[in-house]
Amino acid sequence: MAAARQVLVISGAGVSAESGIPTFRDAMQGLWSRYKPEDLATPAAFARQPEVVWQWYQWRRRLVVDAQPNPGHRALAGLQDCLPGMLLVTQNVDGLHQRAGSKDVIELHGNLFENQCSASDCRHMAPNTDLEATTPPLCPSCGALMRPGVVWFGEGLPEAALARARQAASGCQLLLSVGTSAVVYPAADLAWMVKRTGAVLVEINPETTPLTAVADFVFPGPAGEILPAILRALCPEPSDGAHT
Ligand code: BJW
Repeated sequence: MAAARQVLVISGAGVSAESGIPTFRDAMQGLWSRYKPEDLATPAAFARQPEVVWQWYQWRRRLVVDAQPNPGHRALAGLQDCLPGMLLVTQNVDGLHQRAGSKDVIELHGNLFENQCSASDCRHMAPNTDLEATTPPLCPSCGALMRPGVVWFGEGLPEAALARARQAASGCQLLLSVGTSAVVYPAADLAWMVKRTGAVLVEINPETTPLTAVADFVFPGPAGEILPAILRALCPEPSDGAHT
């Protein structure tokens, strides 16, 4: 990593697991245990049951607001400070990388704290301001239901974000895949693109994924332990003691 001019990091829900945010494929808790996330994160689910989908996102938003970035998030922010060619692409919608100090984070799947008009000919965006509302607000522009500003299954990713991530994947010398099951496309394709260019692929994940067998280095442990260890190995301790 120290030798690589361009390092691309792609992060997933596992990085936020140690902040107490359930990963996407974790069993749902409490009231939500009878649902599967894959069945709620779709435009069809929102069209069928907008209040159920809305309340699931409101519950997740409250979890994130009460959570704090963990040592894994902070180590990625520290790495970016000492590796000038590092770019962070995330599938996470929770904003915890930004709260930990990461800059210029590319969000492939949108952001939990934005709302977007559900009408395909409007798509007005607005920040979500009320964490307690049990029904989706109406679009101030066209009156249709607002929905969370995230990317659901079957929807295209934000074009500019995906284009930047693909460009970075085609030019990097090393890709670090951390805390992702690497099964959701097109995000998962970035690692395979990098593999095809002959660049180095590194994975951090306590479980195996489709990438594990082809990765050049695998750290089979939690991001909150491995990333700070990588930071300590690569980057001199700043005077403010930020590594700890
Ligand atoms: C730890 C840890 C610790 C635990 N430390 N690690 C090609 C092939 C097959 C299918 C497709 C394909 N191309 C497209 C598809 C269809 C589909 C898809 O990929 N399906 C697969 C599931 C089969 N993709 C899409 O539909 C995408 N859209 C699309 O392609 O549209 C085409 C189109 C183009 C143009 C116009 C119109 C259409 C959209 C995908 C959107 C994904 N959205 C979600 C929801 C976001 C909102 C929300 O959060 O509610 O994004 S789904 C969900 O998965 C979420 C995540 O960002 C994403 C990835 O999950 P992630 O982050 O990997 O989490 P987990 O839970 O899966 O894994 C956690 C990992 O952490 C585990 O491995 C743990 O072991 C690990 N872990 N603790 C480190 N402490």
